[in-house]
Amino acid sequence: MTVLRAVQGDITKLALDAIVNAANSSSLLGGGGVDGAIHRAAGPELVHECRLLGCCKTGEAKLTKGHRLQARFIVHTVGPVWRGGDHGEPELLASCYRRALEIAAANGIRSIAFPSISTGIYGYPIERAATVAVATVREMLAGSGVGEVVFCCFSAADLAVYANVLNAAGEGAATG
Ligand code: AR6
Repeated sequence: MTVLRAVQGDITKLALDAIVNAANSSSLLGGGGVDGAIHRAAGPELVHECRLLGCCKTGEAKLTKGHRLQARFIVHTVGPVWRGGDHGEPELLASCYRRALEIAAANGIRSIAFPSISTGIYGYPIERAATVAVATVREMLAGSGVGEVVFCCFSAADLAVYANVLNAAGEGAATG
């Protein structure tokens, strides 16, 4: 059985097998938001590894080591920029969660935390994004081997949204 839960906090501090980064499509070399925080916490070895990977298309994902993080791995994925909702944004966002979990399952990752992909600099409305995130993760989990999925919210307001969506979907939502 897989546990889905939402917490408030800094994703770089989580001691899970993997954390997910909301990266940029033109390079995986770091940026603002959660991407910048992950690069700062993981250290310069992460940039070196990302250079070798090249870029990552929107909706795709790539794996690196966690370097100085407690998490052993980082799954870098690139969410869509919000352009009103009828430019394929929900499908691309769902693809981020799907591809990240496929990569996790293929690499024996049992626990993973997602930030709220695309809802910062990329402007995706949080309620819509949380609905896509929870629905996609629930669809994917059967038989994946991933036992724990954490939605790591930076703000209390985002946590409230995720808690509502998880409760509506019949899942437990923990805070902390
Ligand atoms: N822990 C958890 N969540 C965080 C953290 C953190 N340490 N820091 C920020 N967030 P964003 P995007 C939240 O903007 O919208 C970068 O420059 C934040 O509050 O990081 O996908 C990339 O290089 C928000 O809820 O990602 C790309 O160019 C969520 O993480 C671009 O931003 C996502 O916000 C990607 O934009």
